[in-house]
Amino acid sequence: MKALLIVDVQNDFCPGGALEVPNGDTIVPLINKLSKQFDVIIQTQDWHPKEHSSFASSHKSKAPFETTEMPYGEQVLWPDHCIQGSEGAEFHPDLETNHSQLIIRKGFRKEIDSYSAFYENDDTTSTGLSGYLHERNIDTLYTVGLATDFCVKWSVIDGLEEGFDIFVVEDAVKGIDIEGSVEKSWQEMIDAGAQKVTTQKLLS
Ligand code: VGL
Ligand code: ZN
Repeated sequence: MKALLIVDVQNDFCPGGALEVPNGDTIVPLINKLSKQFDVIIQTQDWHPKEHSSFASSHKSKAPFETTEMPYGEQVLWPDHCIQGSEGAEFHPDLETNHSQLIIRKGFRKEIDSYSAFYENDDTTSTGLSGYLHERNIDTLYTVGLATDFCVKWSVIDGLEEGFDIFVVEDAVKGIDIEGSVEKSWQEMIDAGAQKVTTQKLLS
């Protein structure tokens, strides 16, 4: 059984948002078309409390996109984004969400960031998604959304490690791209066992 996993298609990751992904909104019509082909649709929602530890503003003399050392390892620092209850944390207004059956919120613990739909950035704290998928006999995920080089990549790599078959819809993901990170992420996903597919292929 397969499911569509829609990662973080939220206002703050779209043009005009706090952590905008270039052309992030252009994938929305593609995702809406793809959604019609799936019986199970799962979304993730980046969902941070104010003063989250991943925000540069929470650290003295740090600017967005610099890194810091967290107890769990190196962490990129971000502009404040996807604050719980804010408009920036809402899904893009054109994204069809009525048929989503599960919304996984992540990054809600102040001390740990969470890119992946499966595990927080400490690589230990589970979101519960694996268990949900197993209970519903879902073994294959088609992944779309934002951002290719962070939340999509880590969701894909963790999902593969958890034993799921993972396809990444290459025209329905967009990245932030810090110093070539999108290209590097594709390599990492492919090396981990992800398969690339296009919207057109899935619709035909
Ligand atoms: C994301 C950075 C910080 C993402 C979320 O959705 O890729 N990136 N929070
Ligand atoms: Zn975030």
